Parts: sequence; C-alpha cells; structure tokens
Amino acid sequence: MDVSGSQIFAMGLGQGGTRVLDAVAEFQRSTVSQMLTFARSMGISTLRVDDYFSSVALNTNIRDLNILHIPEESRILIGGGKGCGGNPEYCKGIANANRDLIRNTITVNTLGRGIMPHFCFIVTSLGGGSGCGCSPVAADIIDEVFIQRHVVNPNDFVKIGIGLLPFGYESGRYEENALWGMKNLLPRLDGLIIADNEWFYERIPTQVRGRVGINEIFDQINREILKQIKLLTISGLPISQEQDLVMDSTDLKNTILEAKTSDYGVLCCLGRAESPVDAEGNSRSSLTNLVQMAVLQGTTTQAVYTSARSAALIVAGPSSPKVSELHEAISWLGSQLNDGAGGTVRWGNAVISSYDRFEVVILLAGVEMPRIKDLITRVKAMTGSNEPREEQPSYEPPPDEPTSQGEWADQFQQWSQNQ
Ligand SMILES: Nc1nc2c(ncn2[C@@H]2O[C@H](COP(=O)(O)OP(=O)(O)OP(=O)(O)O)[C@@H](O)[C@H]2O)c(=O)[nH]1
Ligand SMILES: [Mg+2]
Repeated sequence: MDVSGSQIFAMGLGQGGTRVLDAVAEFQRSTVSQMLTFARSMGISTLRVDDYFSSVALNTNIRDLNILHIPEESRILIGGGKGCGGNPEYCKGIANANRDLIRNTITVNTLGRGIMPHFCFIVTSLGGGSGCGCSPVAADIIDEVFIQRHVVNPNDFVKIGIGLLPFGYESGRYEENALWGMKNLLPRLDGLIIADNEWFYERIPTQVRGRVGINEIFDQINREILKQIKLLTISGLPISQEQDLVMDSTDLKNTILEAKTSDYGVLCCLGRAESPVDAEGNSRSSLTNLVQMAVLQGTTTQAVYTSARSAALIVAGPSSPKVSELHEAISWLGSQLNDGAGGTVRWGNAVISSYDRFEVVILLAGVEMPRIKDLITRVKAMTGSNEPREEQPSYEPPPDEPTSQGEWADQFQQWSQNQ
C-alpha cells in the first residue's frame, strides 16, 4: 500500500458533528477519489481513499445515525436510541459506560484497515448533549488506541477538534453546554477549531433565510464548513507531481503548539478565500489579497486575526503560485500576528490539476474570538452563583470533572483571560 499521504481518522459525534463528518466523508469518496484515480493514471501514486481515510460516527439517536452515508460498520449507537435531550454530563456517563464498544469500533475502522493516522479530527456541535458530552471521552479513547499502544509517535500525531457554536437564538442551555464542551474537550486536544453557526447564518442572504427550513440552513452551513476544512484533509496527498510542499501533521501540530500557553488545547479558527483563474491559469486576485480576504471576511467565526500567535497557510490551485507572490503573502500574514510583533506562518501548497481556481485556507492559532468572550459573560450572568445543575437520574459525572456551573465557568474565564 502507498502510504505516502498522511492517514486520517475523523470522528463525528451527535447530530451536528455526524452531519459535518458525513459531508467530509462524501467529499473524500467523490472528489478526492477522482483526484486519486487521476494520480494513479499518471503513475504518481497507487493510493485509494480507503487506504488513508477512515471515519466513525457516534450518536445516542438512532434516526440521526440512519440518515448518514457513513457505512453501518462505522456507526456507533449508545444509550437508548432516542438522544439525551441536551445534557452533556449525562451523555458523558453513557459514553464512559460504552468505552469498549467505542474503542473496538475505532480500532476496527482504523488499525483493522491498516490505517495508522497522523491527523485526527473530532467534529461535534458544542451546544447539544450527545456530541458535546461524548467527545471528551472519545478524545481519551483515541489516545488509548493510537498513542498509549504506540501505534503512532505522539510528535507526528495531531488531534484537532471542530466545535460548532450555537445560533444566537439558541441561548440558555445551548450556551452553557458550549462552555462545558470547550472546557472538557480542550485539555484533550491539540487545538479546537471554532465554527460558529450564528456567524455563518448571518452571511446567508435574507431572502434565502426567509424561504428555507432549518435542515437546508444546516446543509448550507455544513457545506461552508466542509469548504474550510477540506484542504486540511488533502494537503498531504500525492495528487500531483509537485508534492514537496505538503502541510503535514507535524506542521499543523507545531503551529498549534507555538500558540499554546496553558494545559488546555489551543482555540483556533479557519479563514478561507478563493479567486478564479485567468486565461493563463494565474489567480485573478493576488495571493496577498486572498490571504487578506480570508482573515478579514472568510473566517469560521468572528476573529481578531492580529491576535493570533501563529498561523498555517495552505494554497491550492491548478499550478504552483509564483514564488514572489507567495513570499509577499506569507510575510504579510506573519507581520500581522501577535498584534503586529510578528509570528510564524507555516505553509503548504497543493497543486490540483482539476481545480479552476486558487484557494487559500488559513489556520489562526491562539486567536481571540469575541463570540467566546460573549458566551462566557452570558453564562456567568445566567448561572450566577456556584449552584450545581439539577441532578440527573443516573450516569454520575466522573469525579475529576467539576459539576458546578459557576465553578467551571470561573475556571474557563480565568483560563481564557490568560490566553
Ligand atoms: N452546523 C450545524 N449545526 C448543527 C447541525 N445539527 C445541529 N446543529 C447545532 O448543534 C446544536 C445542537 O446539537 P446537536 O448536534 O443537535 O445535539 P446532539 O449532539 O445530537 O445532542 P442531543 O442533545 O443529545 O440531541 C445546536 O446549536 C444546533 O444548531 C448541523 O447539521 N450543522
Ligand atoms: Mg441529537
């Protein structure tokens, strides 16, 4: 088997997480599969999608699992099949009670298929119960399977979460859950990419919003999220002759590590922009322009891009960009980081012959996000004192996790102020 492309394991949890995962898996099975067929016909590689990409979907709701394209053997149903009503602590207990099933399903779908991943993505909405509550447990089990069993070297293994924030109208419990999710998931990840439903929703034209139902809005947002993350999943693949500039797991890991200031993982967002090509196949917008558009208008949540500590830049297009343009774009971005003091921009370049455009995707690591500050303030105002949540009938939360809303909101606030 040709394993020159870094292998990927992607796990989606809960309704939002599994739907975004499903979009990523479909993209792999269609578009990426075609790219690899072309690469095989050119003798560049012998790789097939199944050789490097594996996905597993987990939910407590059977109906949500049944609508996915992800095959039966890659789905995990835990709990009674009817969801668990937006309570992450309760769901975390269910996940803990099903650790063997989760571990076995991950193992069969990865090691059982010869996949020893260097990239791991965990996708979940943060506002619900199942995805938010089960994802910290899944993150620990992923470590057990790949790190504790010495399947991969931890230095080459990057574990990135993609967390969906609720819409603005989803207040109360959704917002509390979102902070619970970040606080419990972040220590178990290298980085957590925030994708903000409200931010995407505000960018959908008013006429469209007035015409469509919520599932169509979810689909549109999920497609936008896919556009943002897809280059992270293909930048290391042998799809063209010019493969010396890949963005590898260690590049992403080191970008994120550079932004780390505490035991928690690093909060990140992505930014993206694209430009059509002219008759000669060059990008119509300059690369610097594209990078500026990506961080100013194309982010996955509102972000103060100059506050980012480090960044990773992936450029994709039908040919390699001109080196002078590339240098200018990288140095512009680097000069903006750390409030203008400058920072490192790691970069990669994917040449995709079937592309009719140039595209940039930027990971901003350790970046300030006003929505998160707002969430913290709102949850503090809502929960006020250190009153615990109402008791749940079973599945006691493990003793290492604080159960009091006020307590963890305090801890999270302290941590985020030090960011
Ligand atoms: N972007 C996006 N967000 C979604 C989608 N489905 C649900 N959400 C958001 O996710 C949050 C609710 O979480 P869900 O993923 O539905 O919850 P769950 O993980 O299934 O947990 P339960 O509470 O047990 O149902 C809300 O903020 C929704 O707006 C989706 O397909 N795409
Ligand atoms: Mg659900």
